[in-house]
Amino acid sequence: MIRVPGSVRPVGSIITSRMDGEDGEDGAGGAALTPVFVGLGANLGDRRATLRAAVQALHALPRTQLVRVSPLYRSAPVDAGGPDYLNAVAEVATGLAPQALLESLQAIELAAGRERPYRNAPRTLDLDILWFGDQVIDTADLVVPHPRMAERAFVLRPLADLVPDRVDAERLQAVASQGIEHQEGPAWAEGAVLR
Ligand code: A4P
Ligand code: MG
Repeated sequence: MIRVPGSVRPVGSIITSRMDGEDGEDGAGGAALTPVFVGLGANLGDRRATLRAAVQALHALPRTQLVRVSPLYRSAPVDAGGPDYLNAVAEVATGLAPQALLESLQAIELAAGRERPYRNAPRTLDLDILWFGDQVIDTADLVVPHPRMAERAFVLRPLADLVPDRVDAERLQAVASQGIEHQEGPAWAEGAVLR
């Protein structure tokens, strides 16, 4: 069965406290948090440092906490040019609405020096919402599940590391020719989150 994209297995909502143990201080007022998977990519500048800073910035967002981070992968640009990319996927739990999260991600990209001279241009940082709980969103500036995720090894491979039961093996096989290289285990992001 192919689950990616479009047919998202509902994962529901989870309730958690912050990783720093500030019980009840998650800013969500005890409200349910939605599990969200964010794709991270960079192919300009100090890619690893930028991605570590992005992980930290995700955890610092209001009503949001980092849940886990995938290994780091390296691959040639797909449908694009420029230097090789480093990519990973992070799971966060957030009380933000989808549009508010998108705007927050764009602010993090901007702070990392992201420029948009043309479509698929090389970038210091790209943050894409892959899944937002089990929501299906189709607005002018936000489409979830991310429409191109099923065609991309740099998304599917790290996603499969985090949630193997949600990424179909045949899909992974179909993108295997994209030649993605395991760069580092999940410890690459260790210490990025200030507790
Ligand atoms: N937008 C719509 N839906 C979403 C969503 N789910 N998450 C809108 C984030 N943004 C979403 O994005 C363009 C517009 O998409 C935004 O204004 C937002 O309102 P962008 O980040 O400005 O531009 P982009 O990154 O060029 O577009 P996009 O769609 O993210 O590009 P792709 O298709 O993700 O491709 N090769 C390797 N190896 N690794 C990569 O990371 N990335 C791309 C970008 C191409 N090739 C790559 C990689
Ligand atoms: Mg993007």
